[in-house]
Amino acid sequence: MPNRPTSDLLAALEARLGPRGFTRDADAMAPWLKDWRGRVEGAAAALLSPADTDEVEAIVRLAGAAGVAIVPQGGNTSMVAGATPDADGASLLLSTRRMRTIRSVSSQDNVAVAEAGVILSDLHEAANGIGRRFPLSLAAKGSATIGGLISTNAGGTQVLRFGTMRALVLGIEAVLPNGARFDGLSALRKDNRGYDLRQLLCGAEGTLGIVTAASLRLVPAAAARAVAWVGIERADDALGLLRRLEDAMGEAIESFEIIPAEGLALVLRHIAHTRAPLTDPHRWHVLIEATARAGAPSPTDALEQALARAIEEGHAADAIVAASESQAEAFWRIRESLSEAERIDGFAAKHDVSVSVSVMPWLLEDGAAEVEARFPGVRVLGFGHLGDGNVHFNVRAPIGMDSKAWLADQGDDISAYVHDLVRAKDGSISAEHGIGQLKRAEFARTAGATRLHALQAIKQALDPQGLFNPGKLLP
Ligand code: FAD
Ligand code: 2HG
Ligand code: ZN
Repeated sequence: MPNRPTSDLLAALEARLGPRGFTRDADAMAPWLKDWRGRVEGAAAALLSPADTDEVEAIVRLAGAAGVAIVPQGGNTSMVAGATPDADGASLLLSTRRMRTIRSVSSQDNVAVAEAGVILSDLHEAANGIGRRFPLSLAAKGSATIGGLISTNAGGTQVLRFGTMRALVLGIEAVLPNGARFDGLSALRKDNRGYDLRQLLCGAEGTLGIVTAASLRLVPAAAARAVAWVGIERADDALGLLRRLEDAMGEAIESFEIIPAEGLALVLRHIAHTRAPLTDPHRWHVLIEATARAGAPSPTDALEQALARAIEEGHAADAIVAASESQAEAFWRIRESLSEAERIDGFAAKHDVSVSVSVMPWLLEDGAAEVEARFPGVRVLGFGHLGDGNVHFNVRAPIGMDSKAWLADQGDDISAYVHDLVRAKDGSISAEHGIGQLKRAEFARTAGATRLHALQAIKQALDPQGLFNPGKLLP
């Protein structure tokens, strides 16, 4: 068990970090002690905001010597309450908010070196500024940080083409639980010096090290993009459509996101200035983005032709390709507002699951029907990254019920049922959001002895006192 910080430790931290880097003020700490979905509220002995890696090292050394726990936090957009400390208030909350320097961007190497607290949209802008782009995006891009994205191995809407964060991290600088700095920033394409610590830290959820900076892969900027909104009647058609489009356009297809009619309705109901892209109602909608490099043929023509063929062949009912950048943005705004609209609507039992892409239609239609039959009245909202086999299979409360009380009462049973459905298809109970604290019990139940033993052995070797993000990920 970690210790509570003594007044001596707090005084030493305050002296080292100064007033900008240390606070115990309840109002200043409050927004960072609750998770984004509002499900968990924690407490902390102090909020530490180091300015640089030296200060992170100093914090880890002082806390380590005192046996006090540290919870790393970036943008606090975790979907699994991964950055929310326990309610006992014994931990130090370490925010990377002041570590926002982009140390370099190179069009020669196609690499950006960014500190952990750099916000994703700031990195996008910096890459664009040199004619490159960082090809990972998600709705929380205005808050999520590089350190958080690495530590959750985030996915998002371009995984189909560019992979998850793991595929984009070329090097890492981190402070390990013993207070030592791991200086692995050099962005070597080849490096076989044994176990890959960089990859170990990707998806470690702050339990093995505090990421302080990373070297990140950039790709050439897209010269043009085409964004389409497609109406379909069966989830199966979406898979047929994806494969048709890939046959026709190959890697130009970057995003392929599925949205059910109820998801669109939720956004239109709760998010201002949104309207349905197509006139007729459809059971499912797909948002597609295709891009082209400079000198390549227009992705708009290719996408329009491919969609026209898909409609002829019966894989789609209707489609519209955005006629302007602002229309493309409006389509994306609908997709990116789904979580917010769902949050406004009430609590849901959220599941971020993955199965083989070919199993997705089954999960979205038959799997959802099974859950709705087993728990009468509930409403499954399945949306997300169809091309990656990753669906956000969120189960909403029966109409008219207090969703918070319903979730407290039924949430665990529903989650176990959903996860077992997915496991029966060899799927995963966490595709891109991680385990955090909300999925810890389900992870312990389903992970299997071999996986758990290996993870616990790694944790024990690097963090024998259990001081880095206790209460998350591991049982
Ligand atoms: P936090 O929430 O602050 O922390 C997340 C985890 O990382 C915690 O365990 C924390 O302890 C750890 N951590 C943070 N910084 C560090 C560090 N420097 N060193 C070590 N550990 C650290 N996720 C997806 O994958 N795909 C999506 O499409 C997606 N869409 C989202 C949409 C919305 C509206 C929201 C609110 C969230 C979405 N997420 C998505 C989830 C979330 O944005 C990601 O998990 C993101 O990576 C979290 O980044 P963050 O900076 O907010 O991290
Ligand atoms: C997305 O794809 C995010 O929009 C959030 O991963 C999913 O809110 C969710 O369940
Ligand atoms: Zn997602």
